[in-house]
Amino acid sequence: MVLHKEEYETSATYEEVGSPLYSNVIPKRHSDKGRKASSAASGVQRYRVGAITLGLLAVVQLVLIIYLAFHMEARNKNLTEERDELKRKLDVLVLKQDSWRAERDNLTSMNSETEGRSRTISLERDELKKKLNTLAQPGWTLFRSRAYYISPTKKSWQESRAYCQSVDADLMIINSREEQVFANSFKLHMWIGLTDSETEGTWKWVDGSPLTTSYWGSQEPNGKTEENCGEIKSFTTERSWNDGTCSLQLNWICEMKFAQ
Ligand code: MAN
Ligand code: CA
Repeated sequence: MVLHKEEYETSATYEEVGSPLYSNVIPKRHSDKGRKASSAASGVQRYRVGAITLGLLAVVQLVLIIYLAFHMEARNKNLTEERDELKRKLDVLVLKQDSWRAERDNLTSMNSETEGRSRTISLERDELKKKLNTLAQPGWTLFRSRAYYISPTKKSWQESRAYCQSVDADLMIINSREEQVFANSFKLHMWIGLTDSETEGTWKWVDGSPLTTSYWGSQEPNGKTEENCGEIKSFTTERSWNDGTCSLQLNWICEMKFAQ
């Protein structure tokens, strides 16, 4: 950069007044008064330049601050929107999770219900298979959706009952006139599922039900505590029942049910 003589002089004079370095170099052409005025004007100019520069810097700073403020606000707005969007998505996911949990619990309980039902069905099927095998044995007869077994041998009332129970049946319960006529038709002296062993004089069927309609023979029951088991004895009359001694060896009749 090339400085004009005056500029060179001015700058040197302004900055280095009284400097021993410049006192010999700079020619003192101007008067003191002129030099002072010129120096003041130059100072003001420099001051202005500095002030303008500072002002410009302040403006630039302000613009930057405003720009950053806007930028930050926009960024914050975006982040807020993003956060809200994520919150909404999270809410949707939580709702979905709840409904999936409910669905899963529902399926689990349905599954255990189905398993329970299939276990029951399988048990019922096995029971029916067993009953079907029993029915294929001699001595069994079907009557009104039930199966009956007339024993070829003789046993006590208790042993007769145990036999019936061993084949998923029990001693015969007579609760209709048709059944009474059917039982008599075998014309056999045999045990039926009737007893007053528990309470003397209170006759009950083997399923625990009380005796309502009875077919006692004439003068029966008469055995008091000696005769606590029911039998078909006088089968030539409809009123064929007798109370007999439970330990007596007699034939017996079992009854098998297929549905409750
Ligand atoms: C026998 C037994 C009794 C019954 C009488 C009826 O003694 O069977 O249970 O009562 O006969 O005569
Ligand atoms: Ca009797």
